[in-house]
Amino acid sequence: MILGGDGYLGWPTAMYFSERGYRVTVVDNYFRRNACSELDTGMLYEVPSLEERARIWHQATGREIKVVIADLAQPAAMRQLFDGSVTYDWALEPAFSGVPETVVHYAEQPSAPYSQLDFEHADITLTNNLRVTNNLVWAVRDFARDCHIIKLGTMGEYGTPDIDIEEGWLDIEHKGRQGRFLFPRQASSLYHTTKIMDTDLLWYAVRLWDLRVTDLMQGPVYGVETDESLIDPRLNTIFNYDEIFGTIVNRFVTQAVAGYPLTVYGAGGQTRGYLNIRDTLQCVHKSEQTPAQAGELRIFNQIMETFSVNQIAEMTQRVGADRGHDVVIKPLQNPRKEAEEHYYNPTYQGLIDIGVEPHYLTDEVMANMFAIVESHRDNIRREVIFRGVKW
Ligand code: USQ
Repeated sequence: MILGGDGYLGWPTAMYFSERGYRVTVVDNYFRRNACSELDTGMLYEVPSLEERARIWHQATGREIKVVIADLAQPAAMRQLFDGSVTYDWALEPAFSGVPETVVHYAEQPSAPYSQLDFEHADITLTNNLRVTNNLVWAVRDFARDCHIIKLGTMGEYGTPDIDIEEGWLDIEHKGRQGRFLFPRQASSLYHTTKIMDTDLLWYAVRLWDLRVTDLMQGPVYGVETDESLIDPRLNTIFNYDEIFGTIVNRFVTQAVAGYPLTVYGAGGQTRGYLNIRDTLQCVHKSEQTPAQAGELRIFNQIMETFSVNQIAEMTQRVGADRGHDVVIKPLQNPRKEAEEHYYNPTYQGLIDIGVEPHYLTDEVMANMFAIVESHRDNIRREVIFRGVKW
């Protein structure tokens, strides 16, 4: 069961599992689409509704992805997914398909700038993200104790400390005694802070009720294509390039195609761990295949390589130039409160150890992203690229 199945990662994940023979249900309340309309953000192309995508997927592959449209911040909406009372909004076979063996939890407000817009959006982020996670752990406790929860966290939970970042846990020696604790966390947006609080909720549920949980500390994702989206262009995932929902690589490629100077924030030394959308799917799948034990909170750092903002800008400029774009880099005063030059040395071995094979951001991979964005260049709206949401 995939919570947040309409999002940038949710829909590609649903197809990935379905294609591999899993019985998949997706749940979403169209939060992302509604927020994009409310804030008048840009999407590179229209995507069909979730019910329509499920229909297209069935026509193309013969496979079924069941759809539930529901707001999981409401306890009853979450509990119906486990107690047999759910009604599907699209399904070939409408009978309850049983309690899920695995839940992938993406059902959160995912944008740092959205969470920093003003009090109203901070409040939506906090209440939505924490309530969905709390509703989930209680539903699993009450109806499906053996269910494996795979939760999407973020590398931003750790911030940019001046020490090496471990995978979730830190062994501490203090006054001659030793203990293992969650790695210190210090986020730099309200969105990232809700992910820290989610991890605390999960850890509590694991300690009290022996739930099995994998918490994935993911970095910024880039890309569009997956093997399943290639089946039909209408199956492509949502692609945002605006300041609120677009992430940096997708934004820079779009800016280059639009002839908009690349929006490097501040000194551009901000370093993060990145991954291709294909690798998100692999990571979640491998996590499903080797589940956490009962009573285990397993944490993986879900990144494949690190780059600074300046390195991504230079790569975009180089690849863009090869394709005939005149790409200008124009540093802006940083609207965010974050370190612009810092130490960054995270560990990211756990997912490789369970079989993930990384795709790296090469010039060729970025050129492929350019080709996709170029084919939709007429849809790019320059005015949504930067509006300066301040921290
Ligand atoms: N940045 C620029 N220019 C831009 C956009 C971003 O310089 O036009 C910089 C930001 O200041 C930041 C870095 O690039 O230092 C990454 O920013 P981003 O907007 O790509 O990503 P972020 O806000 O950190 O959030 C994204 C996803 C979020 C996920 C997170 C992983 O939206 O869901 O949790 O990446 S991480 O960054 O590791 O916390």
